[in-house]
Amino acid sequence: MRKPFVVANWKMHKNVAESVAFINQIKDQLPAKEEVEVGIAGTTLALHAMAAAADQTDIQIVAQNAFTEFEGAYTGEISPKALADSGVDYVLLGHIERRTMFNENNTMVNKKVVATLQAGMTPIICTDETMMQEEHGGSIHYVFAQLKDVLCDVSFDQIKNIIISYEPSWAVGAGQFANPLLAEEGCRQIRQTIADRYSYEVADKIRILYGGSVNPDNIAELMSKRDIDGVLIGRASLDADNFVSMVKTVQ
Ligand code: 3PY
Repeated sequence: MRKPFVVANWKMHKNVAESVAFINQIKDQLPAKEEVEVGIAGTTLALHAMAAAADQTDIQIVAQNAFTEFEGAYTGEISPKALADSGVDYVLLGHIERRTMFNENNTMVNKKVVATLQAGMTPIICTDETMMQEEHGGSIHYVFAQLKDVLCDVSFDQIKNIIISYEPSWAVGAGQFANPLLAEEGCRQIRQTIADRYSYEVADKIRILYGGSVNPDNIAELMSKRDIDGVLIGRASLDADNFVSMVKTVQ
């Protein structure tokens, strides 16, 4: 049984005080942790205070990025070890916005995955390349290179501590349309790739999330799909009441 996981991806929104106030507002309204796991990916500066506010609650703190090394002369980078020390539980890696705006490639994401695991946190690896729909012909292509590359050297034991998110570029960003059937098909293909590469047992246990224009109108349908174990919510997660009501849809 894979526990549903709902993650708010705030991107570069909310300052420290706003992030803490959000946690204080929602913490007593969430369903029991046995029913659904809840994570919040705040901005790096806010994570430490968010973790303190979430102490004694079941809210998981999620970073939006982490570097490949623990320490050194890397001006401006975020140490995975420092994140773990600050109470961060999960790290989003390889989000499409980081790939397109900050030139992150599969090799870099793979190194970040390894460093995040070494620091004792769970990577949530975002992949977007698994499925592409041709603009005009409407036919679907499956492209597995990205997933294989980001999982390069990830062992049988390590894969059990990883979450994968399918974030197709056609659905990420405000106002795009999230097609539940395509979302489910992308997640199913990812699970099949994990089964081929590791085992059916691992594939059956690994959690695969969908991200891209999830909102109060489509979350229930997305979560009803067999291979979608959770969602990454962008813009629609910024409002606390909205977020709580979306989490409650999932239980
Ligand atoms: C979006 O919905 O825009 C996202 O990027 C979720 O991660």
